[in-house]
Amino acid sequence: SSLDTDGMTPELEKAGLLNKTKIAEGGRKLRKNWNPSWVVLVGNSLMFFKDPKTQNSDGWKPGNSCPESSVDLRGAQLQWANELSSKKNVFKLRTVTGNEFLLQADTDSVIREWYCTIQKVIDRLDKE
Ligand code: I3P
Repeated sequence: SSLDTDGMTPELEKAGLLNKTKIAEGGRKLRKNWNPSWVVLVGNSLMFFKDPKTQNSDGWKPGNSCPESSVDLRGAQLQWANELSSKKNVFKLRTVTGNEFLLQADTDSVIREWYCTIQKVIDRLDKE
């Protein structure tokens, strides 16, 4: 389910702190710049917030703060990508527009949960 009871507001699926770097923009390779990011999965979007310390699980709500960036998960691709980093527990998210992000967590279970939850959203959108 991605809608709450009023049928209008997308449901918060997951939120948490991950390490993030963008590695491509529109298919063009970028230099890595790893930073902690407060990541929020809501509806069909993955949103990245800049300052984790000032965010909480309600921090995605409009008016509280603006996401640094937002990714449309429709048509996106997810794959484990430990070969793309010296860090462990890394996966790559690629958008239809050719933007690529690496997301990482030190705890295996944390990154696996994120992978599964994002993949479920992608699968749901593929079926629409
Ligand atoms: C990069 C930085 C990244 C590293 C990347 C380096 O150096 O150390 O953390 O990625 O490795 O190039 P710089 O700060 O000088 O840009 P990982 O931590 O993911 O390994 P890479 O070039 O092999 O991707």
